[in-house]
Amino acid sequence: MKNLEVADLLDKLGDLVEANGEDRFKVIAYHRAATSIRNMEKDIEEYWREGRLDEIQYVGEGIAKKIDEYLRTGKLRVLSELEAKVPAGVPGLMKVQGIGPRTAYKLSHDFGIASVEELKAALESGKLSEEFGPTVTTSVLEGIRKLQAYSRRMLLPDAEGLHERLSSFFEANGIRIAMAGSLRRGKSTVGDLDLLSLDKRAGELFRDYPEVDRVLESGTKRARVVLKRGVQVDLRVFEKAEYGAAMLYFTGSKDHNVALRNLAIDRGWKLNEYGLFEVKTGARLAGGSEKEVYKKLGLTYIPPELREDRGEIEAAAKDALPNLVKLDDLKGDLQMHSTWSDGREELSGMAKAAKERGYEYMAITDHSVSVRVANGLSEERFLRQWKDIDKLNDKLAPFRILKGVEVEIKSDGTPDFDKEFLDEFDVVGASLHQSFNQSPEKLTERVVRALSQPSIDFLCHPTNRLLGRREGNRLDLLKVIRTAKENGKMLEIDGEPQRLDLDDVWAKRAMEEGVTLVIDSDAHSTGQLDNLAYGVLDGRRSWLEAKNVANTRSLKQFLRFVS
Ligand code: DGT
Ligand code: CA
Ligand code: CA
Ligand code: ZN
Repeated sequence: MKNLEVADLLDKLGDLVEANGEDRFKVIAYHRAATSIRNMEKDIEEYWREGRLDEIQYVGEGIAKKIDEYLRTGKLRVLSELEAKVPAGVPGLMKVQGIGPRTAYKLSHDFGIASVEELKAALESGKLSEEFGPTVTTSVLEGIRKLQAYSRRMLLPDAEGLHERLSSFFEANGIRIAMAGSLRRGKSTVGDLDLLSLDKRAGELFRDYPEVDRVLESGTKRARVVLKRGVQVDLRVFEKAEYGAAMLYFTGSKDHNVALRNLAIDRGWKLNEYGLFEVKTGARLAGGSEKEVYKKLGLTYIPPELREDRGEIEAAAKDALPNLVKLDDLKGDLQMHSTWSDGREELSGMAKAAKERGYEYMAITDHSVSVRVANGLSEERFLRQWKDIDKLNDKLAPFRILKGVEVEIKSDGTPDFDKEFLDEFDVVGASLHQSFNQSPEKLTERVVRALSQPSIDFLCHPTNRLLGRREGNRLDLLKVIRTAKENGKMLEIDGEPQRLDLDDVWAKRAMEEGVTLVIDSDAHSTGQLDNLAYGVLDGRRSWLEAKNVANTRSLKQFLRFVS
C-alpha cells in the first residue's frame, strides 16, 4: 500500500513548488490532496488500477496524472527538476511565518542557513541584524516559536494535566470553564487548548494564573495566553443561548464543522459559533445546547470522539451511530510488564493493583528472550515465573493472572519460542522491537508470517510508532489486517500515550474488516495501568463497540475465545 508514500511525495512537491515561488493555489492543492490521501482508508493503488484516481477527494486531473506517473515509473519528473533548482534548506525555512520564498532563498544562498535551528541561532546572535530590523527579527522569532510548538504537539496526558490545573484554578476563583478542541475529541496529540466559559470575568483571571508566560489578549469576550511550557490557550466567552453552538464550533473538528455547516446551508440556514439561524429572517433556530443543534439538523447527538467527518454525520442522520465502548466495559487488561522483564513493579504488585481496579483478570506479558535490552525471559525463567503466578492466583482468586508473553518476532518472522512452548501460555501477544530498518515489504512479510503462527493470539502495537519521536513502520496495514482476519488473530490498541497503536484510522478499518481488537495498558508500573483509558479513547475514536474488543469478555468467555 503506497498511500503514505504518495502523500509524502505530494507534500514535498507542494513545498518545492512554493519555494520556487509558484502559484499559492497550486501549493494548497498539493497539500490538500496529500492530507486526503494520507487519511483515506482505501488503497490508492486500487483506485489507480481502476483508473479512478480523480475520484479521490481533492485529487484533480493534474494531480491524478502525477500520481499515475509516480506509480507507473517510481519517479516524478517535475519533482526532480524542482529539487535541482531549489536549494536544500529553503522549503524548511519557508515554514516559518514571515519567511517567503525570496527571503528563504537569500538566507540559504547568502548566509548558508539551511535549517530553522540555524536561523534561530543567527537571529539571536545578531548575525542577521543588517538584513532584518528589530521588529522583523522579533516577529520571525515568534514565528519560529510557533512552528516549533506546533511540531511539538502535546501528548494526551500532558494536555489533560494542563487542563485540569487550569480548571481547578478557575474553579477556585468561582469561574467555570469547559474544554473544547482536540482535547475534548480525545485526539492522541493536542496542539493548543481551547476553552469556553459563560463568565465575562474569565479572560481577566488569566493574568493571575501562575503558569502564564505571556498574555497575548485578554478581554470580556476572549483571551489568548501562552503558558510557560510554550502551549497556547484560547478562551472564548459566550452567552447562554449561544453556548451549545459555540461548544460545537470550538470542539471541531474543522472538517466536522464544515460538513454541519453545509447541512445547514442546504436547508437555507446558517450555522456558526453563535447559533443556528434562518438566513431570510435571521431568526435563531437553535444554539443553547449541542444536542439541540444536532436535532434541528436531523441528527442524533454525535459524541466528540467521532467528530472527524469520517462517516459520523451520515450515520447520525440514520440514527445508526455505534454504541461506543466504555472503560467500564473492559473486564481485564491484556498487556503489562513486571520486574521479571523491564517493568518497575513486581508481579505481585501489578496483580494487586489490577485486582483493586476491579478487573476480573490480567495478562502478564513480559518480554521474551531475544529482547535483551528489556531483560527478556528465557523458557527456564518463564517456568519459574509461572510458579509465582500459580501461587498468586491461589491467593487472589477469583481474580486471575493469565500467563502471557509479548513474544518477539525475529527478523525472519519466526517467534522466539517454538509452538510447543508457546502453547503453554494462556495468551500470546507478538511484537517487533528490532530490525526496523527492513524495507516495508520485508516488515510486512515478517508480520504476516507471525500472524500465521497458530500459537499467537494478537499483534502488539502493530506499527511501533512513538508519537513525537518516531513515525511508525510503514507496513502494508491493509494486508496485515486482512491476514489477521483470515487467521482469526486480534490486533492491539496499545494504550501507552506515546503509542496509541493502532491509531484511530486503522483500528476503525480493522473493525470494519471484521478483526477483533485488544485494548490494553502496556503498563510498566502500577500507575501506568491508567493507560487503559487512553486506549479506550483511541478505540472510541475508532468507532469500536464493546463487542469489537476482546477483553470486554468475562474471563470464561475470553479463555474460550483465545483457546
Ligand atoms: P489542535 O489544537 O491542533 O490539536 O486541533 P483543534 O481541533 O483543537 O484545532 P484548533 O485549536 O485550531 O481549533 C479549535 C476548533 O475550532 C477546531 O477543532 C474547529 C474550530 N475551528 C478552528 N478554525 C476553524 C475554521 O477555520 N473553520 C471552522 N469551521 N472551524 C474552525
Ligand atoms: Ca486546539
Ligand atoms: Ca485553538
Ligand atoms: Zn512492547
